[in-house]
Amino acid sequence: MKMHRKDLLDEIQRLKLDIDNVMAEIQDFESTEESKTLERGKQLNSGKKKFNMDPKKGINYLVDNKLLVWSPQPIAEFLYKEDGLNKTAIGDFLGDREEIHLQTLKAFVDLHEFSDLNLVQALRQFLWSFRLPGEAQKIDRMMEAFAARYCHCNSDVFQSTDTCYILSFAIIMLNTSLHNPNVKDKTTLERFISMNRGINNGGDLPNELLTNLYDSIRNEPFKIPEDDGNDLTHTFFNPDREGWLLKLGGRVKTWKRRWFILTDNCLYYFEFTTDKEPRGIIPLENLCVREMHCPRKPYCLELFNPNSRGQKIKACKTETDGRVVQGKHQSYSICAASAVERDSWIEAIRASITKDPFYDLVSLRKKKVISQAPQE
Ligand code: 4IP
Repeated sequence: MKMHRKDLLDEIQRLKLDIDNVMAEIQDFESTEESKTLERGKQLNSGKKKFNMDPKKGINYLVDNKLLVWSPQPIAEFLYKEDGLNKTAIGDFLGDREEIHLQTLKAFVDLHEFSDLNLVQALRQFLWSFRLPGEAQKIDRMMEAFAARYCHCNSDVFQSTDTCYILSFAIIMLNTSLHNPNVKDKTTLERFISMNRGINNGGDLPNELLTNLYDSIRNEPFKIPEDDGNDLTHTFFNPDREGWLLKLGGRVKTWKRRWFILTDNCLYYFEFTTDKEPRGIIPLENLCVREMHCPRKPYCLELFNPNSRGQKIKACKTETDGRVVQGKHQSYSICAASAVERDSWIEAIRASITKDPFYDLVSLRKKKVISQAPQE
């Protein structure tokens, strides 16, 4: 009996030791896990910060640190669900033309649930999930993906995704017209309805649907994330850009460095950024802008009047003696510091001239769907 008891006590002692060892191991394990989780949390945060500054670098960092898989679905989910991401950066990432970005855009849009929402409600949700970039081609791809998703979720509303695409733009334009104080001529319900005639594959959309959409926008404008006054609703009608450019003289062909401001459909140029009075004002109405090849200067653009070649462009300038006279240019040659700058000036000027940089994108589709009217 005594022997047995001693054996039992020894056994208990051994078990105690074993338990202590296991506990120590568990503690070790827990503290490594804890520090691993802490470390991953830190890496995730710095990945997000990097993403907000440079989306591609941020994603690469997260992938390199095994916090994200380099594939469209997980990236899309990350962009859709993760807190603390800058919505302009999300828009930048989704707008890129490379294949992985295109697929991520599709996966991202597919994460939205639009079933039983009207088009304005769906647009509100969509336009709040990231900040639409300024470039027309990017917006085109995004709105195309949106229209496809909306029609997938609501198969009985429109006859084609083109109809949905066109109407989405009409709604965004309507939002600008009704809520941008710079737009004096506010679109009425009647005009909105008549603008959208024939867009349902040649047929008309129900008046009731258009009226509901109109009322919804009139009662509440779109909320734009990170609105710094430079979003699509503003740029539609009031693109603003300023910067140094070189301008070639009209008669005497000298290049002058001038500070240009683009606003209210006019280009103003100044000698110094702080000048109150511009040296020249070029109203952009009736003008066109295009890239131009100058033998001596790279990155040039040209402003010209396509309807009256050989005649002077309507503009005014200040002579050195202070007199304001009519401009003497048949076209303006302007040179930027880089190809990127030149292109963004061209884009901004074009947006200002046409007021609607998406006119071409939308009008092609309109022609297509209207021509699909059933032959009588
Ligand atoms: C001047 O050359 C400047 O380039 C002017 O630019 C230009 O006026 C003149 O064109 C050109 O003759 P010089 O200074 O070498 O004489 P800015 O007014 O910016 O100084 P524009 O019309 O381009 O403003 P003409 O067309 O006025 O001769």
